[in-house]
Order: sequence, then structure tokens, then C-alpha cells
Amino acid sequence: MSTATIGSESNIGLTIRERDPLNLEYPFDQLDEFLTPNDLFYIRCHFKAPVLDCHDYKLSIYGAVETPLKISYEELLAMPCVTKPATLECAGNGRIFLVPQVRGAQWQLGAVSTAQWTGVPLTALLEKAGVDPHACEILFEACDIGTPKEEPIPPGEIRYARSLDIAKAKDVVIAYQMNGEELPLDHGFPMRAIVPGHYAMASVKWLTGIRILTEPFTGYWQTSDYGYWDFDENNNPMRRALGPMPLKSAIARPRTREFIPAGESYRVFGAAWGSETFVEQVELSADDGKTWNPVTLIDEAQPFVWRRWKFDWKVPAEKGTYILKSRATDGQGNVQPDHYDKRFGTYVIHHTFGIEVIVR
Ligand SMILES: Nc1nc2c(c(=O)[nH]1)N[C@H]1C(S)=C(S)[C@@H](COP(=O)(O)O)O[C@H]1N2
Ligand SMILES: [Mo]
Repeated sequence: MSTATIGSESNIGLTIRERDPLNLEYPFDQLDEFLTPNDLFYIRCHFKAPVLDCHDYKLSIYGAVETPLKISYEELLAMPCVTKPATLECAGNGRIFLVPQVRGAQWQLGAVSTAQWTGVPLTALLEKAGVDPHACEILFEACDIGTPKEEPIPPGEIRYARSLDIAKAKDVVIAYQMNGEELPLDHGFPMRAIVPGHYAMASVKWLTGIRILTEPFTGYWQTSDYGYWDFDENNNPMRRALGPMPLKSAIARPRTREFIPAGESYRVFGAAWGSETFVEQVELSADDGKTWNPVTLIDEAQPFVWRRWKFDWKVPAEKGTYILKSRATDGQGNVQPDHYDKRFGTYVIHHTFGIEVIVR
């Protein structure tokens, strides 16, 4: 077996969850700066990353529009751009903590990262094309292709594609830079969508088409995968697509089963994030959720990105196993739940789960 094929040479700091397709986890216990360095940003791919030549690249905007467009890479770079931060989190982040174990990549805490994204606002492209007033969704089409491995398997090879409610278009950036650098291959070079506040399956990489739809899209990546069972208004079961990231906080340090010296002070460090509403407060418990203490928030409150936090824990003199938990509250008073919601199957793992540490 070849060993020289794990991402690019710059991805060596990431934890391997799967080699082919490439699935690499950010070592979350190294959380430090607000922005995750590009070479530590987690990578989640369903198929082999397509290698596109930006000189031949064209982004098609078509479907329910007045003027279908094919825009080159150079033309996109010449348009007015925006730069904004967004936290991306894989909907399966934290899956390894589910008991009993579920299928899928066994992410620990690090299928989440934050970057500054530079690109063209989607609204500018939609204006150029002239959107049909009956349009309801936007389909982002990518050019990576393959056969998904998980049952039920589609009848043949499929491309990655995902639709979005047109009302959310206002926040979307068609990005070609990540933290001020050219978008790396594994993160979608030359262009990707960034959908701030949504689980990152919405942020389609290697974007080649934007199709405007007048009917909801029901493709594989939002019904079979990245969907969940619900009931419609007539009480019939239906699949709904995952969307916004619910409120969540996570402990970066200490790590699970870390040894901590008794009787000293230990700086607990983590991050909390949500979607449209910002994180208002985070609390920490060192007794498995019996008592809670407010932590110090480091970053300013804003939607779509994490707020790092810290808490100086007076570690008890008594040796033994302690369970740490963090719990976030948002600007509307919503509190992070303490149980996993089974409706979401192998996704949406945002409850307050315990980080067990050993004081000695
Ligand atoms: N074209 C394409 N876009 C994609 C994917 C993919 O496999 N193909 N994976 C999605 C998923 S599930 C996640 S979590 C994010 C990961 O983005 P990253 O690799 O830049 O961290 O990309 C999304 N966009
Ligand atoms: Mo994902």
C-alpha cells in the first residue's frame, strides 16, 4: 500500500479518519487562535478530490434565470468581493461519542474549524443572471463523482450536489480564498460555496454549477444522506434535509482521559457556536452536570462563528475520575440539550457530553 497519498504535504498535523476518500480531523485539543490554520482545517470528502485547472474553469448559473451565465475564474476574481469568517462543522462531528456505536466516519471533536472566506457574494451572481420570481431553491453542483459506500447505495455513480432555500442566498459566499490564501485543493479549489451557519455539507466544494429551481430538490445528499426522518402535515413519514448547526459547545482541553495534577489550577479551554443566533453564555461543570460555573468568553458575539472560552478550574485535591461538561446558551435563551436526539440518526451530535479526566 502506498503511504505517500494522505492529502498534501501540508496536512501532516491532522488525524486520519479515512484515507480514501480523504477524511482528516483537526486535532481539537490544539485549539488556540480564532482562525484555524489552513493546514490544520479538517477535511471531509466523499470522493477523490477532482483536480481542476482554473484557466479552463467555468461556473454555470442556469435554470430558472433570465440569462444563463458561464463565468470564468478570472471573471469571478475581478468581481467585487467580500471576506467573512465562518465556522464549518461536519454534521457527523462527535459521532464517536454515541453509544451504541453508529456507522460513518468516527469523528471525535475536531470535524469543526473556522476560516475567513473571500469570494463573490452569491446575491451578485443571482442579480447578474436575473432570478425567476418563482424560484424557491438554489442547487450547488460539484464535479466530484463516485459511488457512496453506505446503504442504500444509489444505482450508479453520482456527483456531489446540494440545494439551499433561496432565502439563505443572502449569506452565501462563492469563495476562492481561505484565510487569505488560494483555496487549497482539498477544500474545493478553485471555487466552493460557503453557507455560514449551516452544517458544512451545504458548503459545496469544487463548485461548477449553480442551478436555480422552482421545485424543491430531493437528491441523494439531502434525502438519503444528510437527511433525517420526520412527519409531514398529514402524518406521513418524510425525509428532511439537515440545515443549520444547532447550538453547541465543546471542550478542547483537557482531552478525554487526560491526567490532571490534583490540587492545582487547570485552564479548561473550548469553543461554542450556533447558527443565526450568537452564543451568549457558556458554563462548565466539573461534577458531571450537578453544578455549573460561568466561563470567560474570549471572542466577540456574532452569528455563524465560534466563540472560544476558558475557565480556570481549581482541581480538587481528592484523586479520582471527574466528568467535565460544557453547556452553551444563545441570545434567545436556548440552552444546549443534555441528551442526544435519536431522530437524527448518525448526525447532529450537539448535546453536553462528558469529558472524563483522571485527577492524580
Ligand atoms: N463537492 C463536495 N463538496 C463537499 C463535500 C464533498 O464530499 N464534495 N463534503 C461536504 C461535507 S460533508 C463537509 S463536512 C464539508 C467539509 O469541508 P472541508 O473539507 O473544507 O472541511 O464539505 C462539504 N462539501
Ligand atoms: Mo460533513
